[in-house]
Amino acid sequence: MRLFGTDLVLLHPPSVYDFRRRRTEYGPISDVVFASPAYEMYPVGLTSIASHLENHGHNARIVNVAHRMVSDPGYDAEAAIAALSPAMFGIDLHWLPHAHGALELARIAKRHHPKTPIVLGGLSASYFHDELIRSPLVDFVVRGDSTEGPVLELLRAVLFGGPLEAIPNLTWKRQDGSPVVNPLTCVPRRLDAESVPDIFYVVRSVFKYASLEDVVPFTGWLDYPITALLTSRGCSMECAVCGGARSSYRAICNRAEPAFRSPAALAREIRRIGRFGRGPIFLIHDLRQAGSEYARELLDLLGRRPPKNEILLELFSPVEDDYLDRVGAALPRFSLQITLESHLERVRRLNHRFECAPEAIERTLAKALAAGAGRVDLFFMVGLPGQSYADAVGCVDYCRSLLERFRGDRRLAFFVAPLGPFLDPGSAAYEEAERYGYRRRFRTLEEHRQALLAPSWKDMLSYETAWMSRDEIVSASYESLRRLTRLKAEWGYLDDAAAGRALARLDESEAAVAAIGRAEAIPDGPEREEAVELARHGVAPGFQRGELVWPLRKGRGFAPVSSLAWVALGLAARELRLFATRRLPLYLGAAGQARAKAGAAAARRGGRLGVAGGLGAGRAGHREN
Ligand code: B12
Ligand code: SF4
Repeated sequence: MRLFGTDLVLLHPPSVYDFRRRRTEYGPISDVVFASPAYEMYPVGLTSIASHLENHGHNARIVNVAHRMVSDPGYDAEAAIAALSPAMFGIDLHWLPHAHGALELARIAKRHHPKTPIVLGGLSASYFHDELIRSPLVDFVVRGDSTEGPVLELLRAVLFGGPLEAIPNLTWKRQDGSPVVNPLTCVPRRLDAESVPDIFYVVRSVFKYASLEDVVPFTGWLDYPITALLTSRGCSMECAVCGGARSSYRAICNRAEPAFRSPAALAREIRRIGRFGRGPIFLIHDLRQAGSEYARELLDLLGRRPPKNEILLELFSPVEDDYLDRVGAALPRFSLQITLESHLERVRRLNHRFECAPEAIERTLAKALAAGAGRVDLFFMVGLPGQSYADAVGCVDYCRSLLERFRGDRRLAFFVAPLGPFLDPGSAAYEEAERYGYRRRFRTLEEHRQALLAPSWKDMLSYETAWMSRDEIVSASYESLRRLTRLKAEWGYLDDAAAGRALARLDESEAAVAAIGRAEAIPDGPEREEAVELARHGVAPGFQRGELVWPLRKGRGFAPVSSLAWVALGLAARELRLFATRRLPLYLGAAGQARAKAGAAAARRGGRLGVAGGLGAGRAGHREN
């Protein structure tokens, strides 16, 4: 361990490593998130892992390789990884669409640092841990939704030695390659030990590791610094197509109940963020999940000193009581995210989401608008259980009826996207595919990884349903997007020029998918390869992205300089304190141990000095807590 060295580097991969040279037709698969199809947003938990390690005296750094590759065409990811020299690499495989990028980064790290262990983690890594650990590219998988503690234990075992058997949530392999799955017992019942994300770790690390670009969560964030705060780990709902549902967390993370962040901690964090950022703050998961008392307490706390930032809240079910009035009273600026998925009650019931009559939804919208919501976003999805082509594109007629009912209230915003590219592993639709009417095309991680290399999103789609073939899912997605774009133009949400550009790109993208399909029908051989290459188009994605953003107050993303200076001073003081009270003692302890080991070895070898390094040697040594 070196005093100023980095102990852990956490790499965030792009979805597909070499996406920059592939011209893949991604269509609308990342259309309702801020990231591009490279999925350059890293999991919020990387910041809490890094922060936890730093609080215990380690140097832990995040490198968002995906963002660097998206934002700078000249960025050489391999050279950047080769130049790093941590004691351990961590790579997230939280979202399954990173299956290719995550393993490619592992390959690069192994090529340049063959002795440095590599740990993977995240929901998908947890699900596929058994397959991953058999890969020569992966040394460890830390499973579960709360890995801060286990990663610290693992890092210390790597640095100082110690029994791997004792580390909770760890999947590892013995010298002979045989996998060992330790019990998944680190499942905290509350979410108060960590800030997720730990925004202040991010700000500190910008100065400490002298790189802003490495920790930017997604391309464009500096102009639009939105933050998201987890209100819980795990979810209480059972949406059939979600790999983060209650039963999915039970199976993947051994979590029976969500762990909630206390209202006091959330309110504190919202205020702290407000001291430096003016962007919206998205509170992930419906506050009412933890009960109406929880939501009331948080709103009371916020209402005492109302935040300046726009607060984005989710609704998992209709609101029949005065919840939204209380939200409106406490928060001067708030917006709502409602993921209905379908306008049809029948489909919603099959998906176990908003299992209510249409009137309940309309009452909720009316209450939201009356309570002063700045915007109410409604999301629809293509590819649901029980959903035919007509059902899917029919969501646009429903949007029209809402515009008529609410007299074109501009605060209503509509979005539609396909369920894709993959069915979430661990979701009911994936695990009980037949029952939910899904035909799964891929089962293993390797099959999903291979699918990501396909030239179009239609080929990547991991499923079809009893109601729609893949062709129909693709065409229903484009058609509903086209109809929605026209509706928005008709009601003045989009000007004609913007709508025209979006429609042209939709047509171009759909035509490219069809052309790739025709080329793929040619029998295998060079002619087919050439035709597929020619058909590849790579139409710029983001058909609705511009409408996802909430306007910044006074157009400003960050707080005034005086406020930022205070934040910076506070963080610098914290960094110095951590160095003196945590890093130095840890380093001096490690140096002492190394000297003792060297002395003993020298004595044994009759005077020849030799301190063995690396994981194997470390394991034999003493483990620090
Ligand atoms: C919030 C959220 C988002 C946010 C992202 C927030 C963020 N930056 O993390 C937004 C809205 C942007 C988003 C986008 C997407 N999401 Co999402 N999202 C969620 C949601 C609702 C909550 C996630 C959560 O609670 N995380 C908290 C915990 C679990 O993770 P964490 O704290 O970040 O990390 C901990 C562990 O995962 C682990 N870990 C993570 N990384 C690593 C790395 C290492 C080395 C180690 C050791 C450990 C480790 O340790 C961390 C700390 O303890 C879940 C549903 C759910 N209830 O889980 C879906 C979910 C995770 N998302 C999902 C999907 C599919 C996506 C998209 C791909 C959708 C799409 N097609 O566009 C995109 C990907 C965007 C990107 N990467 O650029 C699926 C994932 C299924 C799967 N296994 O692949 C889920 C399960 C459900 C869903 N369909 O929405 N999502
Ligand atoms: S989709 Fe449903 S189950 Fe998944 S996180 Fe959202 S509310 Fe929970």
